Amino acid sequence: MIWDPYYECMDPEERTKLQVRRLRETVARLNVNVPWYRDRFAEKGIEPGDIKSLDDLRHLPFTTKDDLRETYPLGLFAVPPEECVRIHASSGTTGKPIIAGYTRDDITNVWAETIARTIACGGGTSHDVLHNAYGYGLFTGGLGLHYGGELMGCLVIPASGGNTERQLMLMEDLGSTILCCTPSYALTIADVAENIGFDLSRIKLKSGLFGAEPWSDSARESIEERLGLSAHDIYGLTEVIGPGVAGECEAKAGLHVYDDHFIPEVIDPDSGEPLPPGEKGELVLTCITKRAFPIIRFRTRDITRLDYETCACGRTQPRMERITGRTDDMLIIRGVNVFPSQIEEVLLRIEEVEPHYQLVLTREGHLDNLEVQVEVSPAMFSDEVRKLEAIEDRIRERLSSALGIRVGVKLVEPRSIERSIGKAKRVIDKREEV
Ligand code: DLL
Repeated sequence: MIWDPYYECMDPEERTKLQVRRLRETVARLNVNVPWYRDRFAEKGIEPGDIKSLDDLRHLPFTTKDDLRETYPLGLFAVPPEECVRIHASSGTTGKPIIAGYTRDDITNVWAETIARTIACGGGTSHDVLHNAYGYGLFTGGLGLHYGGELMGCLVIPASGGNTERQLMLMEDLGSTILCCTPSYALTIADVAENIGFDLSRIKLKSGLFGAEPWSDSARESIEERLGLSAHDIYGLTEVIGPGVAGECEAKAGLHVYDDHFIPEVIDPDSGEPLPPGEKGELVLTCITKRAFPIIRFRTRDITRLDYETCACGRTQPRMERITGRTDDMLIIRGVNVFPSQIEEVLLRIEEVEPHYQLVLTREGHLDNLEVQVEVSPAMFSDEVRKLEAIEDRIRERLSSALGIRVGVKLVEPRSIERSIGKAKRVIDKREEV
């Protein structure tokens, strides 16, 4: 089923006209309501009326995570906070998160709609029981899928993450047909079922909507085979809306970008110049329908390419290839975005350690583990084990609260972490592809 054939199968030329109209309107609104954007437009000598074609998008300024940090918390909101009904957040590069705001219209007419499209792309209908194991809270996964599922008319089970045995029980007892979670958690569900002797033929999942972290074709095969479902990739990010930016249909030949709401571009990450269709580069997204927080040319740092051919499913919206990497050092650990700079910020405030550290990533089963190895200062090194353990505990606690995930901490001897001449090698990734 196609949720909204009018927009999803629109004649591309018609859609371009719609995009230009919406873009011009958004730029005009930002020019009036957001001083930060007004200044950027002025610097580039752009008036909203100058936007006459999609090509003019390239004249607009980029927005980056750093810009969001500088305007924290609500500096890029285009409406007063009292017009918002919801806040979500995601990690920034340092201590402060990125805050996204939504009006009621953003939630019901943009987000829930694009999620309903995503669910339909994944084979869902109003008859489905949607088991939502994305985390509920500031993370956009839980509530994002939730409202779209309800709009579609699914029976939504707001399971959130954790307690896998209970998730299995609920899926069996409530007859869940669609599973929503990170791909690594889907594999964990399969592992737990195997370990406790839970026969997976007792649940009748038919499809899964998996995203929030990179995954591979072999992970897809494994999930499909073990859970007996059709696995679909879904993509999104907090700064743009959350999940619901793009989703994979039954053709599984890329993710349809809902470009009547979010205009995608692929640029050369070094020069910032747009690349021709089909070339691989950094994805940049512009929101043209949101009211509260419509971001312009957001540098996602995600690497992909776009395909504008009409898909076998009939949808005309462009498809993005699965994300194949990032242009920055952001890590995704158990579905949570983590920047090495956040860790460094915490470590620098701890007197007893040196600013020399390494992040070691390993995988246990299908879950990621992060160990922070940090050099203890020479003065502390001779201290008793008990004292060193207390320092480790303190660092562990501070890191867990700053990052929102549990991490291991290991103090190592002074000067034992290799010094580099160029860029420090902070991350040792021993994980294999999911
Ligand atoms: O991860 C939103 C989301 C929730 C997407 C549930 C899909 C399902 P953030 O926490 O802001 O938002 O993280 C966004 O996660 O820039 C990508 O690097 C990565 N990411 C998201 N989806 C995928 C995917 C949510 N399907 C960041 N494949 C993005 C690879 C993904 N990476």
